[in-house]
Amino acid sequence: MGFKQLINSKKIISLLAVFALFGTNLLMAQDAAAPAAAAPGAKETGLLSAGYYALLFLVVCFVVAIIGKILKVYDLSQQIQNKKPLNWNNIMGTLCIVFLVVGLYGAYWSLTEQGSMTLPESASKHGVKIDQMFMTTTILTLIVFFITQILLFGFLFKYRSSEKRKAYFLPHDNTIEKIWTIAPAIVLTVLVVFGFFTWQEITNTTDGKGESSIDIEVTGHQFAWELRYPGADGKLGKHNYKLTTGTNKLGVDFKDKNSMDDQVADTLVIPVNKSVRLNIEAQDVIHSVYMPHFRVQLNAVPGLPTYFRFIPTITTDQMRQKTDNSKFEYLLYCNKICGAAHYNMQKVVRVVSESEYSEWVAKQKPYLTDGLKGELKLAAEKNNTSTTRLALNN
Ligand SMILES: [Cu+2]
Repeated sequence: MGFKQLINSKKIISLLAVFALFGTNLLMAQDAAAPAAAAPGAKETGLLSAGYYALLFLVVCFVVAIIGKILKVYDLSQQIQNKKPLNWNNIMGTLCIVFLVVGLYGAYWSLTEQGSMTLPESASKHGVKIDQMFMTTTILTLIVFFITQILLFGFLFKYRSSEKRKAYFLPHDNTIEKIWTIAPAIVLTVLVVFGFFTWQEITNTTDGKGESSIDIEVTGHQFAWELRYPGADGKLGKHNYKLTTGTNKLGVDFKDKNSMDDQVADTLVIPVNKSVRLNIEAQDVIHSVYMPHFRVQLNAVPGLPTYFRFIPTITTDQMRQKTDNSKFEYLLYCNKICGAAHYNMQKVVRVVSESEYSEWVAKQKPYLTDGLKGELKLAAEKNNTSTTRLALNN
């Protein structure tokens, strides 16, 4: 068999497709099982289940093909005996209804089973509005989904080919075109305008009279978040990327007095019912501050400082009771695939009472460590000597 014949052979192509499908499934299974490999037996289970489903899919395909063949043979034998042949239009029409019922049940199952896996109620003030918007969009799309699917498959069944009926050829109808263009346009405009005003309300916040937000700096780099608190003066000191060193990781500028009492923390602790302003920065690539429980997400872009202001409304302890999970923690993730260890960019967020917050914040380490003080002193001395030398030379 020549090469041309070989690549044209349908059998060979089908076999290759089946092997490719099976191989991809196995590879994906290995990837999915890799993080769980620490647990003994986890890898085998992952591989087994994916291979099992791939085989199950092949078996189902074969069963369907065999049933089709049997029906075809039965049909031919009926024709040879001059008996009434099978009505394939009825079979196809009925299959459309079966597909509709199974598909709608699948959608219902997915909504009820996986619907319970969604996030708990919003733990921030503005999050309630985002949830309302999400709910409205979901309900609207679900209504459209159920109506269109029932119409689509229902019509396929009702108007299946029949000798008693002649097809009506409809080349064009302006009224139909207008209806299906204008109706979605109105619905989408309402949703977009609704979203626009909600976003404006969330971002156009100004500090209330006499009460300002707590400024916290969140800086993303491959692959961690760094947190800087403003210290007793409540003001974050300036920073400059040119000042970044091994000890001065955030490039804090100590010529600014506000920098002197700045603090670092491992956990993002915030007081409940107080406005918090996250000042978002990135040092290398684009990261994204993502706190799903608070419905907060904003990109961290290098060279483009930005911020997000929000008010947490439910403490960690209250959420543990609400979710009936004593180990529940709010989390800060990175929501941009920023490199190989992207999954590692995770920090615990703890919402506490105001008194607990004051107690906690007082215990945090200063940014200006002894090591950094020494480094800054050395740099200052170096500058002084160089100016003296310059003076002598002159
Ligand atoms: Cu990242």
